[in-house]
Amino acid sequence: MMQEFKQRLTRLQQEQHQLITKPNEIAGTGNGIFERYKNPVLTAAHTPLNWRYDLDAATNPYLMERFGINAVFNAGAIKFNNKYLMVARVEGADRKSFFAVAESPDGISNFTFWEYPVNLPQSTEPDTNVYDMRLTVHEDGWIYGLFCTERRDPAAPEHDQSMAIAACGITRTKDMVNWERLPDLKTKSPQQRNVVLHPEFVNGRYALYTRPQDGFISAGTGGGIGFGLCDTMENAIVDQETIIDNKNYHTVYEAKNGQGPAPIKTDKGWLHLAHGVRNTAAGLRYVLYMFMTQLDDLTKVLHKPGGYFLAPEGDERIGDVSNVVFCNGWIADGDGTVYIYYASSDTRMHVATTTVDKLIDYVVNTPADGLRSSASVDAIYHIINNNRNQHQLQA
Ligand code: M1P
Repeated sequence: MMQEFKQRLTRLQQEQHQLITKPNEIAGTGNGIFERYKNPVLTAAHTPLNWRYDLDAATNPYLMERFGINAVFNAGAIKFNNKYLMVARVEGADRKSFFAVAESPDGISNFTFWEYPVNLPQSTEPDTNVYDMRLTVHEDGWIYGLFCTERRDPAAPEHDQSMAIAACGITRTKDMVNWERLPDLKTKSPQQRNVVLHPEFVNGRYALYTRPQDGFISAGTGGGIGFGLCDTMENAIVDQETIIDNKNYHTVYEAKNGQGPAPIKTDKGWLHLAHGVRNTAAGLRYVLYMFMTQLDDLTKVLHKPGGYFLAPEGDERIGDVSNVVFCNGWIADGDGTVYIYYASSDTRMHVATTTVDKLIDYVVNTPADGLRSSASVDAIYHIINNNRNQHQLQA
C-alpha cells in the first residue's frame, strides 16, 4: 500500500511540475491588436496538491482528493514586487469560490499559487460566496480589492433555493497578504456586480464604476456601466449613479454589460475593457469590448469601437458556463506592454498581450458600431475605397 501511495504521489507531483513549468508561446498570426497564447495560464490543476490532498499515508492510504477544485477563473491582476500576480477566483467542487494569489516571473507562464489562499475577513453579514476581484492601486496608498459578495435573498420563499443578492464587497491591503475588510458598498440598486474603483480621486472623492441590476441574473432596468462618487471607502455610499455606457439593441452588449478591470490612463484618455452579454438560443454569450473616456470627465465616452475586442475561440468556448470570456484583471507594464488576463467559460485563465499604443490605435481607429447592417457595409466600403486610392497612388 505504501509503495502505491508513493508512486501515485510522485506521479501527481511530476504532472503538476510539468504543467506549471511548461513554456507558453504566441498562438497564430492574430489580428494585429493582441496576441493570444497556446496554453491557459492558470487552471484547477495548478492549485497546490497540499490544498487538495491529505498527504499522510496513514490517514489517506489511497491518496484520494479530499477537497476538489472545480475551476480557476476571473482573476484580478497587479504587478507587485516585480512579479505578475493574479488574484484568482478559485471555485471548489462545492461551488463556493474564494480568492488565491498566483505569481509569475514573466506574466505569461509559470504561474504558481502562494502557499495559502487569501484569508478574507468577514463583514457583519457573512458572505455565502465571493468572486471576481478587481484590484486598484489607489492614489490614497492602498491596494483595494472590490469583489462580488453573494448571500441568499432573505425574501426568498423556502421552495426557492437560488434567489440571491449580489453586492460589492470591499477589502484592502498593502502587502497582498493581510487584507482589511471594509463595509460593503451601498447604492440605490437592489443588486450590484462588477463594481470597480477608479485609481485616482475625482474632486477629492473616490470614483466607482458600478453595474446596477434588478435581479441576480437579469439586469432588468439596470445593466449599463454606471459611475458614482463617494466620500470614503470606509463606509462607501454612492448616492447617484450615472450610466456612462449603456446596453444597446442588437449589439454585443444587448442584455447587459460590466466594467472589467480598473481603466488604464493614457495621454489620450482612459482605456476601458468591459464585457458585453447577449442572449442566444444556446444561452448567454459573453465577449469583451473596449472604450475610452475623457481624462478630465470620466463620464464622457470619447471612442468606442463597434463589436467585440475578444470573443471565445476554440477550446475557450467550452467549460462550466460555455461561450463566455470575462476579464477583471490586466497589467500595464512600464515598457508599455499590456497583459490581459481573461477567463474562458468560467473554467480557466488565459493571457493575451498587446501594448498601450496598439490599444489606443484600436480604440481610436476602429469604426464605431453603426447599429444597422447598411452602416456595416458603408464602413467596409470606406476601407475598400481607401485601399483602392492608396493602390492607385502607388501605381
Ligand atoms: O457566467 C458568466 C459571468 O456571469 C456573471 O457576470 P455578470 O454579472 O456580468 O452577468 C458573473 O457571475 C461572472 O462571475 C461570470 O463569469
